[in-house]
Amino acid sequence: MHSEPLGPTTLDLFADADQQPARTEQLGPQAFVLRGFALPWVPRLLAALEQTLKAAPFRNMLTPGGFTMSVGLSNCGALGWTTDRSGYRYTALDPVSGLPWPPMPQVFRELAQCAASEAGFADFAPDACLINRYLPGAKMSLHQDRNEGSYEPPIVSISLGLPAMFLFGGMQRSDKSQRVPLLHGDVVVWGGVDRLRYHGVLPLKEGLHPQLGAQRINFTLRTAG
Ligand SMILES: O=C(O)CCC(=O)C(=O)O
Repeated sequence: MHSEPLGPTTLDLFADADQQPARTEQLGPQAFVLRGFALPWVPRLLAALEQTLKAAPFRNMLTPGGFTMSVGLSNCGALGWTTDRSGYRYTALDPVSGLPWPPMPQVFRELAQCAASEAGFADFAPDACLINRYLPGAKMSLHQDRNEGSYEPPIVSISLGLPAMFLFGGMQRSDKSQRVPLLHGDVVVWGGVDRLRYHGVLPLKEGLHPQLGAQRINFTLRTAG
């Protein structure tokens, strides 16, 4: 586990193919942003994403309160996070196709395990990967991730495409949030004492990413079962 004090820290890592130094920023005692950590994996991530979305395309789900989420969602792995009028939950089957969610590509698992380990969480074994697609204007309100069977494993969240403003709050919705700009290739890992921190994403700004166009893709990997 990391035991550095709070505040941005810089590690001398070279995580991307162009040998740009990756930086680790600390958001909490057990919460980190690994800048550029996913960059070497991007070609494999995008190829696997394309295959996954053929089996389980993005859809805009309904919240229990009857609102349509602005973020398009899909899943891969043994369990997928869903929401409808009857609540938030994980399911083994995609409610649209009635089939199991597509398997979690090895590259997702590998990257998530490396990132978790870099942040001090050894042996991360995700069984669920929520895939979020933000088009300009889409946002995610402050929430806690509480539908998992255990809060012991961390959460690993990978950003690709357009930049977004991530909000990382406290244990109460009303706590002040840190504003954390997330760029293509950044990975956020939080767990332990920070596992239940409120978090969200401000409305995505218009833009054109050279590889992904006018969208942001986020992979959120968790151990759900
Ligand atoms: O898109 C993000 O960076 C965060 C996604 C998120 O908070 C979630 O899926 O629970």
